[in-house]
Amino acid sequence: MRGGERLVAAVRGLAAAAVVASVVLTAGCAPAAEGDLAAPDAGVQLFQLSWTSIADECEQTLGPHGFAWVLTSPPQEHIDRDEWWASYQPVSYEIDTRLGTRDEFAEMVRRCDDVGVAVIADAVINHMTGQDAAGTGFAGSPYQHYEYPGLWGSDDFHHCGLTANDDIADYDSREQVQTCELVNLADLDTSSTTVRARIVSYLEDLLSLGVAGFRIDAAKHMAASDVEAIVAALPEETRIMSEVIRGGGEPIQPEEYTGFGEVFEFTYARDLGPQVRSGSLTDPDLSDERPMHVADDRAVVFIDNHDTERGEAALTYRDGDLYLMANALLLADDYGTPVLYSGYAFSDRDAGAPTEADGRVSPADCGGEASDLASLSDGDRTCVHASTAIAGMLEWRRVAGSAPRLPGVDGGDAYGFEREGRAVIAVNPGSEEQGITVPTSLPSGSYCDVVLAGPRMDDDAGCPEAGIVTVADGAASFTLGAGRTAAIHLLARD
Ligand code: AAO
Repeated sequence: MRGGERLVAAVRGLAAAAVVASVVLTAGCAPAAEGDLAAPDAGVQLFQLSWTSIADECEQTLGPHGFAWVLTSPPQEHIDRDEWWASYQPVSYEIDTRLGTRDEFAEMVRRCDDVGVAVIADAVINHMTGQDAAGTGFAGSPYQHYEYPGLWGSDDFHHCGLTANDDIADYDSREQVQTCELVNLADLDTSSTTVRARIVSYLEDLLSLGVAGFRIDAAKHMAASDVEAIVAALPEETRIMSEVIRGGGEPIQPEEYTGFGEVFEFTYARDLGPQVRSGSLTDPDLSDERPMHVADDRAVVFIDNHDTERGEAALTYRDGDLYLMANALLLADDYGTPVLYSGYAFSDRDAGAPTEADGRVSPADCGGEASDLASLSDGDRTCVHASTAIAGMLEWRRVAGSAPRLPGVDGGDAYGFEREGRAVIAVNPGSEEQGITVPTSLPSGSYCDVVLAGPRMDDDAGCPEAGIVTVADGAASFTLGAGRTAAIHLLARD
């Protein structure tokens, strides 16, 4: 996080802390000094959700639940096709897409900012379209593969000449990955100063609309020095998150991109997902620098994203309770900045979100609640970000703050750990009810499970019977049904 971002986050954190402290006090729970709550830091990717719908989610859910930022789908004009991935084929840098107009984008940023949620835009700057035939973009701009009138001509693109069709064939070749075409997408020559300047002016335009930063799509396919030069031209506080998928044995590694921002650490989900699925959880290496992971303050971590949920390995909404469990464990960890993912159900990998007659994505409203993940039809939003469990875990995370994650314990299939003196989580990925006792330095007493009951700051009614967890003699005792997650924290005492 850069300096300005840290300041904004700290101010927001104080405001949120003040709200939590006062509500917790009126609910008769243990008092907390303002400084006892960390600033919100978690984000959520709202995939293929329209700008107006994102603004609604900011007000109804993201702000109240304590998300710090939202990652949008790409905001620039794209090819006019139905698949979701049309968004990743830019035709121009006009802010006019099937997700909404420029005015709607600006209004979204304003409404989200007003409730303390920063907007991170997905910046597709590595390439333009992958279409071989000439066409017209969503907003009416004409284009050809290497011709974008008024913007780019053939000389602005790489023509790598290293493979038969100029497409990347070998990820072990740095030169191919960074100068050939990713799945036929016309690859901008980002070593060129004029290309960089035009990209910078696009990003500056988005900053002028109030965005806080960018996901740099396909960053691996641009030399780190090219991305760095572009980032260096932006205001210092601009938040940068580079997408550099860690590939086993590949020469280009995420660490090359950490000097000027954060990176998405793909290893995190690859480690945790299979453990949750197999029901056999163990501690990661809890040393300061986790092996095969970028440094803590550079890592953006997640359980799935729009690419991995379409792959074979990731835990996704289809995994129901286990998916929520993995996301709870993500939020409970003391490594990296977590980003949740909220998309829509699909059976066809390419299927776009439902649209209106004019081609714009239909409004979608979570109504403040997550969907029942077990009964979604294609196109239904998962609304994971709106779940009670996630809301409770976001509060848990702020209470845990900077307290270190302590070594975990097993109890049969169950597993749990403490964030020292602040909060405890326990999960049961097994298929039968399981008891587990987690050592803790939390004061003895009766606590409320925030996964079941939600944030205590919203709860004036006391804890439901099933959510009461007892801490006595330095241990928290949980009884967990199959697939259940439970979590208690210092400020959620019954
Ligand atoms: C579409 C069509 C194509 C057509 C093209 C042009 O599907 O058939 O040729 O249009 O008309 C998205 C869609 C694409 C779509 C594209 C453009 O996913 O299907 O193409 O829009 O509309 C690589 C990149 C990474 C990229 C990922 C998809 O490095 O940057 O491929 N992600 C981003 C976006 C993504 C988007 C684009 C980029 C393009 O998030 O949504 O594409 O803007 C290895 C490498 C990775 C590589 C993958 C996939 O990963 O390491 O760098 O990602 O392979 O090729 C294990 C390994 C790991 C491996 C992974 C593969 O985990 O450890 O190394 O498996 O799953």
